[in-house]
Amino acid sequence: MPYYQPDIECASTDYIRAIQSARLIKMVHSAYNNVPFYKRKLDEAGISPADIHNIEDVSKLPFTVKNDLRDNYPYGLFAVKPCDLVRVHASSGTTGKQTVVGYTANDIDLWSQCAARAIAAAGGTKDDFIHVSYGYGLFTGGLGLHYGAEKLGATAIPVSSGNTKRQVQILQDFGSDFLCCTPSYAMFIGETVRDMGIDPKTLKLRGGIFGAEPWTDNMRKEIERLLAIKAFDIYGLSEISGPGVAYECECQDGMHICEDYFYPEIINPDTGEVLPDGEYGELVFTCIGKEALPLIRYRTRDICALRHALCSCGRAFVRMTKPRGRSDDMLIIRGVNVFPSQVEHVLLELKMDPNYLILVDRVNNLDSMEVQVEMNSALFSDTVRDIENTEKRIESALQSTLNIHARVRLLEPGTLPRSEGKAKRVIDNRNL
Ligand code: DLL
Repeated sequence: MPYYQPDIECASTDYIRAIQSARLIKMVHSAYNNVPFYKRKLDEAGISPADIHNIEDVSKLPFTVKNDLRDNYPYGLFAVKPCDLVRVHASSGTTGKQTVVGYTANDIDLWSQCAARAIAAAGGTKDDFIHVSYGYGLFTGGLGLHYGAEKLGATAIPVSSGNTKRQVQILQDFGSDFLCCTPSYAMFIGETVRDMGIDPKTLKLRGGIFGAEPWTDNMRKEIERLLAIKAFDIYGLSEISGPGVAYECECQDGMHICEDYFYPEIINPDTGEVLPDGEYGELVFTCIGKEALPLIRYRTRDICALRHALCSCGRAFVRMTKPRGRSDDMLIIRGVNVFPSQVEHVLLELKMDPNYLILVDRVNNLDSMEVQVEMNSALFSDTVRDIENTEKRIESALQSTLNIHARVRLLEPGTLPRSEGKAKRVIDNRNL
């Protein structure tokens, strides 16, 4: 069966709760005793580590937000001495100073286990060659999957991102079995395979592990078609460790969270109230297994829902839905909430390629939204009339999904810049 650690991945909920309780107690003591920021925060909230008896008590604890990491830049939230660290990573985010995260040797081991679980859940084995095209560097994608592949006993091919024709050459020559990169880069690699005249079925590649940005099920189908593979989602964030915080199994009905190390909650982002299973809200994690950066109730800004139910794959680990977007990616246009993923969904429903850019502006105090979309070769047409008709069709589909009018402009295939990492989908010129 496709598990890396079946004993824990398929453990009973009671067993997982017992582990979580023991780890939470230990972690809160460590944070309180070693991180002045947490001592102050808990003191202010009137909570002592002695008040934490089991995992349910997590709700007594205060939240941590990204700005807390920025305010304590670079190492202020670390609970260990520099000599105990073996690595740092950083995440740039879209605004503000980057946040720096640190790992002890045990933290790297724990994170590698999670990434190995993800590769195994996608069907990877120790016989496989894992082609890693996430960026290597401060970003956690490259090294995260790399260590996961090695942990599993598979062979990592550390290609990193960029030089797409060379990526294809390596896929062919090295016999890569799995490709790991962002879904937007997977699309680009798939297009490049096609443009190089290669039949994807001739590649040995059989699976892909794609994440680091939101993507839809329609985009999954497109990537699967272009590369003749089965595509799996993987979720993570550097503050919590990196890729592998959650991963899809063969059932592809949500991503299993490694909840023995990262305890998840969904909250109402406005009130902080914990929401029940199935309700969408902001995902919050408490790192109950990490030594260097023991974050308490860290608000991810990712909007999703949780489901506690045994999966047909045999795992009891709670599942999260694909993040719908981030609360800070959400655009508010003329008062209406718009997520870029909704635009992508509409385009794929209309059999367009998901190569698009959203331009938002404000003229005379009125917001305007334009969606630039590349035509694919099937639609490519020289007649102005055809182009206008297609634009209108997309405009009306967007209107019915988003409830606002967006102007659509079709572009020639290949006009928009391709991304080798996380795609940039929005340019907001409003200076809000
Ligand atoms: O993106 C870690 C990662 C690398 C995950 C490779 C998966 C694969 P950060 O740069 O810190 O870390 O960005 C974290 O990216 O809060 C989400 O908003 C978004 N994100 C990550 N995975 C997914 C996913 C890495 N599968 C932020 N679907 C997170 C949607 C994702 N969004």
